[in-house]
Amino acid sequence: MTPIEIVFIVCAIFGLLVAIVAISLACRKKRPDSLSKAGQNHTDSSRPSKHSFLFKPILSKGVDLSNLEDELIIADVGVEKSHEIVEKLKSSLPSNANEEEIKQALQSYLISTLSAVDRSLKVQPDKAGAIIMVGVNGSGKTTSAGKLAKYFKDQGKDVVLAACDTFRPAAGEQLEIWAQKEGVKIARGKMGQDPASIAFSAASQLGPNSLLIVDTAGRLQTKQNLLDELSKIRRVVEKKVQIDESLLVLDATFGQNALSQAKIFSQALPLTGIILTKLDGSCKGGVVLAVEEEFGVPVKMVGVGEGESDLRPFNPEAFAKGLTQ
Ligand SMILES: Nc1nc2c(ncn2[C@@H]2O[C@H](COP(=O)(O)OP(=O)(O)OP(=O)(O)O)[C@@H](O)[C@H]2O)c(=O)[nH]1
Ligand SMILES: [Mg+2]
Repeated sequence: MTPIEIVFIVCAIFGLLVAIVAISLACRKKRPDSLSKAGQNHTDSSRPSKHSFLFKPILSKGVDLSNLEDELIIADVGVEKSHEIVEKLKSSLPSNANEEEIKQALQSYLISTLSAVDRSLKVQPDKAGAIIMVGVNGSGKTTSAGKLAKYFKDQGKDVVLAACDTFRPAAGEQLEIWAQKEGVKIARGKMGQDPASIAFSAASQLGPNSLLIVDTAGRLQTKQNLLDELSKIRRVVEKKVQIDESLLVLDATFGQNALSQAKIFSQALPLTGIILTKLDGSCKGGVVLAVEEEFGVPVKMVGVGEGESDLRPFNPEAFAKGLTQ
């Protein structure tokens, strides 16, 4: 072999090695990127999100029993609930408990208290029923109604959506798009029409396995108008079919102030559960605890994105672990 041939072979081997290293580096970089996008792109409705909870853990480094209450309040847990939790933990932990012990104790406490509550949606499998969605404007009522349509259609229910927000232009179209997408029926009226008449007519035509999901307005001219309208919808639907659930839809990113605004809805109808939306957003997860404390009804479902599959039954264990990891 001539020296030129040897140099040529060495260069070729070196080039090959550089190419292999470059390709493997590129692959390594690409994998985590594409995974995290799949988990976070909740606007792609065809692809269910991978992560249920994207909020930050509530405890920062260096937490101890003396600053735990402040940490919980900052994490949107609410003043009373934070105090209650700290008192509970203090009774079971040594006063010099370290960060890890506090995290573990908090996690166990959350799992045991949150799991003790019945969070199932009380929809009867072989009987007609109705779900009424209420909540302030923009909280996610229409989107959640669409997601619930898929959820219950997949369980074999004959779902009918009722477009009872006749106040906001385009509200009916928004629900119509969901109805088409999920292949379910929709009852619609005209802009400004009495929403109770739409709900009543839809409730009158249900089959034995039907589930009527009533989307309502989040805002009217006055709060009293809103209360009267929602009460009337409830009364007329009840004449025809059992109301299985009256769900308050709350935006988890709103924070504590929004909770008092939403209180009005419990005056219009007896709430049976909460759908907490936008838990994929920039909320602090502690709001789940504050919301349950404030309304006295359980969080039954959580919204973790805008897609049709981004509505999940609330899982206390996953939540507690996400919050305290
Ligand atoms: N990221 C995220 N966005 C959501 C979620 N739920 C709803 N949204 C978005 O929030 C916005 C408002 O949702 P809507 O369903 O229109 O809210 P609404 O309560 O019906 O509002 P009004 O009809 O004005 O009372 C929309 O852009 C939805 O796509 C969720 O769980 N996560
Ligand atoms: Mg709406």
